Amino acid sequence: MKPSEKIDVVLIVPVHQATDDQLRSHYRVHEYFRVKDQGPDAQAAFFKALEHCEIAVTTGSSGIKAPLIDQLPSLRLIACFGVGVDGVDLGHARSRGISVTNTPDVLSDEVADFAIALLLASLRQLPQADRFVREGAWLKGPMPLSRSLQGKRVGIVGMGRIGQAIARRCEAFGVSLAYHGPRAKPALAYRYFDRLIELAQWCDCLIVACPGGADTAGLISREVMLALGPAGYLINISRGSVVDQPALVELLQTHGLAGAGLDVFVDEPQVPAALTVLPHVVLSPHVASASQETRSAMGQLTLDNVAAFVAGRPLLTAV
Ligand code: 8YV
Repeated sequence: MKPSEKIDVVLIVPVHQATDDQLRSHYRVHEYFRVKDQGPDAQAAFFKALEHCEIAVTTGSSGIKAPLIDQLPSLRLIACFGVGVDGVDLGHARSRGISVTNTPDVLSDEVADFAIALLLASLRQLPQADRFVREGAWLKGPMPLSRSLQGKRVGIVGMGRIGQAIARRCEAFGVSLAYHGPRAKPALAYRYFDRLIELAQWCDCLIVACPGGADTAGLISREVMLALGPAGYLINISRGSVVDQPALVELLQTHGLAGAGLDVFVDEPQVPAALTVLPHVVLSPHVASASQETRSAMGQLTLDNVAAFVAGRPLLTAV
């Protein structure tokens, strides 16, 4: 197909390279992220050329906000690469009759694996152990003892697809398990706490797996973290916005918490310098779903949703 015959797609932020390649082989891709910091003339020309563009591709966390949606008068589909759609102004998209898709299920096991990896890395101090060997500290004596996962109580905040995948893995470790969410799920055998603060009091390790967005902003408050207590560990593979980050930093600094394993932050890729110097924190750069296999599956689902839209077929995973 000649480029001029291809359907226009506006790419809001960069995505996974193989997905980007596929997108370009089928569609004419216009990169918003390259013009967004340019002057008004360049932006006006960009949007003028996209007056008839019906499709936007973005990530769920960067999303697309109302002012940008309104620069695209013909927009009918926002296809998100990712399960979370907290970056999309959903209310505005709905009011304009724009469909939104995401990539659920294909990443649940991967993200759950990573949550367990962060949990074990935090308790057993895996990055610290690696540094201990590399820096030659072992030659001077043994590494200080870590904490066991055995016999611990694990609380999960958000018992959706990813929360349930984490819970299944926790079962294999023989830990006690309970969860909190907006409502109990009677089909699940796990103990339910309708008050998050009580779950935090009960558990030793709190894993955050709920969606981001306005409904959960600051849910893991200072009060919740105080309830988790000085022997408690916080693991977050959800969104930085769910946790009161300044309070988390302060409690880690003052040993109000024993440790944390964090894949997500409030203002990514910015990570508070105060966190990076704490020895009892394990940090990762929002990579819970970032294996080659899972990113390919997410990309395929994103492309399949776009193809379904173009062909007039039902969307595979509409939000
Ligand atoms: C990705 C995610 O990091 O699926 C999500 O909601 O946060 C991640 O899988 C993101 O979508 C892509 O960069």
